[in-house]
Amino acid sequence: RASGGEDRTPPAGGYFRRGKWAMAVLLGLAGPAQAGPDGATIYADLCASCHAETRLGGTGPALIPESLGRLQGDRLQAVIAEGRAMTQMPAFRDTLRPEEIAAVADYLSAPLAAPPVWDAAAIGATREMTTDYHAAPAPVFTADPMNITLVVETGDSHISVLDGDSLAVLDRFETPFAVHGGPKFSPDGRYVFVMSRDGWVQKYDIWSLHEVGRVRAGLNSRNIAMSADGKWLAVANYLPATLTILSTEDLSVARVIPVADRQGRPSRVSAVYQAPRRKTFLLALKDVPEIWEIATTEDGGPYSEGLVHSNENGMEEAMGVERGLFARRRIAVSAPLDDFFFDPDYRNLIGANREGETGVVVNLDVGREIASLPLPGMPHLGSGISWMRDGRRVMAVPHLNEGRISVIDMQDWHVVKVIETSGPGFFLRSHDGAPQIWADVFTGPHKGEMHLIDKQALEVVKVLKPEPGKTVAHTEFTRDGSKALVSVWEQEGAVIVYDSRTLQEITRLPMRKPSGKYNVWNKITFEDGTSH
Ligand code: DHE
Repeated sequence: RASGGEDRTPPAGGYFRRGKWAMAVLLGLAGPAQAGPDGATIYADLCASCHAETRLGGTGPALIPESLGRLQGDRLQAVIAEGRAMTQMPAFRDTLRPEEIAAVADYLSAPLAAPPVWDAAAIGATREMTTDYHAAPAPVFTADPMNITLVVETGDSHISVLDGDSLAVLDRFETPFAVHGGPKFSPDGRYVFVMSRDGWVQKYDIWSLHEVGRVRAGLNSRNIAMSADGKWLAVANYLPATLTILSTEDLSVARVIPVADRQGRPSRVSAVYQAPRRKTFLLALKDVPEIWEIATTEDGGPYSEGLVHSNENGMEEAMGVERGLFARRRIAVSAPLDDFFFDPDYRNLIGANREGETGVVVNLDVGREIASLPLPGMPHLGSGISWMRDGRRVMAVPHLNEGRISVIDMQDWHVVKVIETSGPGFFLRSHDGAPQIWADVFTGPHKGEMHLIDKQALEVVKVLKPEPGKTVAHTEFTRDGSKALVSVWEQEGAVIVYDSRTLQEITRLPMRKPSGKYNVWNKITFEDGTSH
């Protein structure tokens, strides 16, 4: 991101005549294939001041393939040419020629020459605690602190703090760029931790309506999980292949655990989850066929038999029965599983690989697979929900590339029903106080449709189409389930508030590309109907 007043006049003759490539071409030392503009030189001149020489991010986000994800080719060139609305990223179309923009895009899409080091010292050096923060002795507002609902607004990297009763916005604070996954609340609901894809973790005090601090726990991160006692925050990283554990108190680094299988093959961590009854973290590993369980208490929790202790370097010290804080257990599975769902007592884990056609049930007590499930079409287990139907617990899961929702019996793992919808959905939500599941359609021509599915009949009873042509996705309920909040996922978007019984619209709150919404009570009580 370049600051507004910077001189971005292109050099005479443009970037074709500059840099070592241009000189090599003039001297006849380089072949014709290398005669184009040099993306690295342009990057160093125009981009590095905000995104860092290393491309690992500065005031602007990291620009490496791991962070760019699907932002490649034409889409990446379009961002360079047009800039990004509501950010400091300027448009370079008047500064750079199309060939020069393409050269920068190519440079950004190439992997880094060497894997970056991001150890405890590097992480600790990024820690910034807010100097004017003072913890308020009691909430500085009169609203019910348990009915506070956060709205992540990705359009301009902010979070709105809503009073779930009056729907007033109590505060709107800036977050790091590209927040992903659910923010995690402390067990008493007072503090919330937010993570960005660039690995920044931000701590915010809801009672004081004030940021407490932030730290960069990874270079490219997936999600965060808090230990059941609220003391530790685990950060799942793709880059480097580590799990970072922070103290929730002051964001200091408690441990950085390199993630690799027994043969030493490193693995990215797809996601980390809290297993409250087990007092552990459970890790989905992208590249190796193992699930990891990490103890979060000194006695290793009640399921630590056979744990292997990991030392500072994450190396195994001894095999056999070991206990201790951050002790690790490996559970071997037949193929890597990168998306999880759990039964309410965390005895069973349901896992799937996004490329696969089946899911598996892993019993965590015995540590092995006990059943398989037919789940074609990229099931999105991470946004599954479960509830009681006819005295039996069932779970529902959407599919990322098919317009259907699978409902599975969690006693014998048979598929109860496959419910057809008008397109692939991303998020499911419900609440004890709401009779329906709210299922969005995230892509395709019906992306504005929200399906309401009766939890007992398993039938679509209504399709809401509040903003045809616009993406309408992700639902959250207020504490008592009486209101459902739905995002119009657009730059000039809104949160639409519905009465969850009459399904009538109550109001619309204008928001900038609102994505996920998170109610304190629903999250800290693990309300049925909310994703993990
Ligand atoms: Fe997410 C949650 C993985 C793409 C928005 N997403 C999660 C979680 C995982 C996950 C593992 C659960 C973490 C948690 O909350 O602790 N997401 C993935 C992917 O693997 C995938 C498909 C590809 C990727 O690029 O990572 C992916 N996710 C997206 C998006 O493109 C979304 C729609 C837009 C965005 O912001 O990136 C998106 N994901 C979300 C949201 C949640 C989430 C809003 C939290 C939902 C909740 O209710 O808890």
